[in-house]
Amino acid sequence: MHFLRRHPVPADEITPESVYRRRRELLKLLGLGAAGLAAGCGAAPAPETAAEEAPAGRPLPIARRTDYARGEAETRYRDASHYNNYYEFGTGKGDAAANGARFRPRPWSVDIAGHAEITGRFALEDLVKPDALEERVYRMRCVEGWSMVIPWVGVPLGEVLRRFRPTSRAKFVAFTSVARPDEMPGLHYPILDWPYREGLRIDEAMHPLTLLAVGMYGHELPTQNGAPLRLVVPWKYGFKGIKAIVRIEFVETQPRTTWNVAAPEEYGFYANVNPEVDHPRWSQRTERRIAGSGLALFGNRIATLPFNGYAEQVAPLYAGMDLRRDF
Ligand SMILES: Nc1nc2c(c(=O)[nH]1)N[C@H]1C(S)=C(S)[C@@H](COP(=O)(O)O)O[C@H]1N2
Ligand SMILES: [Mo]
Repeated sequence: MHFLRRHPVPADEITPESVYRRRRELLKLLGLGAAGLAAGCGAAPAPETAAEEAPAGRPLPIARRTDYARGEAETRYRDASHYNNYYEFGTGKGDAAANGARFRPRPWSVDIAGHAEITGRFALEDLVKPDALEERVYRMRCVEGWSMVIPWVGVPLGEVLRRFRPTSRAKFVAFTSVARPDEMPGLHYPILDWPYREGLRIDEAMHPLTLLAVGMYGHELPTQNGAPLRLVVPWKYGFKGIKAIVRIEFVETQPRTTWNVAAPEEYGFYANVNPEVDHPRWSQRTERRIAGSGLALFGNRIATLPFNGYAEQVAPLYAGMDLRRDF
């Protein structure tokens, strides 16, 4: 069973090195260098609008917009909403989009528990006020080696958490996804130890880049992207971005998290994007950027950046830590 618990990697992700090398040979023949390669030469994105296919959810009011991805081309809505990881609906990239129709994201409430002065069950509308919503364009890097650029809509998680007045014993924050077997067919398979769980150190949770998202592309989240409430931690691998959150608990010790429990040698608790620390089965030096209309065969392979390009903002959180050991 152990192989089932591993992050399945599609064939085109397992062999990027050979494809990459073949492509390098090709570029050499054409007289193009590594610069062209890094820029995704041969797969120049066509001018595009982010919303090729209109998002189905209601449009959201947005107080301000900030691009945290240096103007990099956004992933098309169609790709961001059809190339997903959401094992509660199946392990295939299209399963969540195909199998989500039964899922009811409303009404929704979240249990706030643990070391805080205020705890209890809160309706989504009281947790995330619509007048505070902002749009943030972030890069998203999956541990499997692909990446996107997505305009999320949400509020900084820290601003939400502070309202519950966590005590000094709150050293970590533990998150739990909903598990409804009648609405989520993947739950019938013991692929992971359900419900899906994630966690952050309290300073990571309070960092201004950490977003509690309720939308993307200006609209409510579709089911496959984690409706109605998911986490977005742009400097960490995508699996930290837990979907359909129903419980947030302030805890004293490092919580058990789903992928870390499934394969601790492959998926660390911290999961900071780090090109220097390879996954045991593949390199993390480069990523396939799913954005624009690149050649599907190659994607746009680009260099992976430390902390996914957010080092300036978040590297100080890890001062003095050995990020090879605490990966
Ligand atoms: N509950 C839950 N959350 C999850 C997952 C999951 O399977 N279940 N997959 C994670 C992984 S591996 C990634 S890469 C991102 C994908 O988010 P996206 O589909 O919105 O791009 O969601 C993360 N959150
Ligand atoms: Mo992922």
